[in-house]
Amino acid sequence: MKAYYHDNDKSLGFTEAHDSGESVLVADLEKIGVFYRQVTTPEELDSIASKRGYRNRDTVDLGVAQMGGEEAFGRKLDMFYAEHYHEDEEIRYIVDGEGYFDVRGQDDRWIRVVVNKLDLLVLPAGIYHRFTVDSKQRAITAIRLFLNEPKWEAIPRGSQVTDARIQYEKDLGVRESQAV
Ligand code: KMT
Ligand code: NI
Repeated sequence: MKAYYHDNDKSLGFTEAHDSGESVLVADLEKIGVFYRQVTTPEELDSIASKRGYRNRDTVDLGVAQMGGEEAFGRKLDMFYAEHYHEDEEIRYIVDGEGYFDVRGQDDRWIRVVVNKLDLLVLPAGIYHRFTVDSKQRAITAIRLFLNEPKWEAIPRGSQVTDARIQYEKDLGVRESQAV
């Protein structure tokens, strides 16, 4: 895992690295409610899942071949890259490949979290985010963990503000005041 501010360079495709050179620490991710851990064994993953109450899981395998061609893959990538939030945590354990999770920092700047094999990343409910693969591997396999049944709804930014978002903003305020 590596995290940095996104360079917001519109002249490059969104699957490029977009590394501004300004790095972001795990402690900074914690301040916005993002949990990161390198998890090296299935037992450790089970233990974290049990502690955090993740009762269900499945595997997602994303790539050109799996999607049935470039066109369908491109549509899927566009969907993942549209800024949104969820009512529940988004929990991903990377099994193979590489991906970029972009999350909004306190100042609303994009922070890019580069994830690889053995990375466990948990985005809190209500955080604005987006996802894409990297331009070289263009594929990722991840275990998706869920508290209960998967809630797939992605709430696009600017569409509606539900309880999860209101709660997230409140939690963020609490964390910010603790940090001072
Ligand atoms: C998501 O919800 O953004 C995904 O599942 C992307 C693939 S998992 C790394
Ligand atoms: Ni999402």
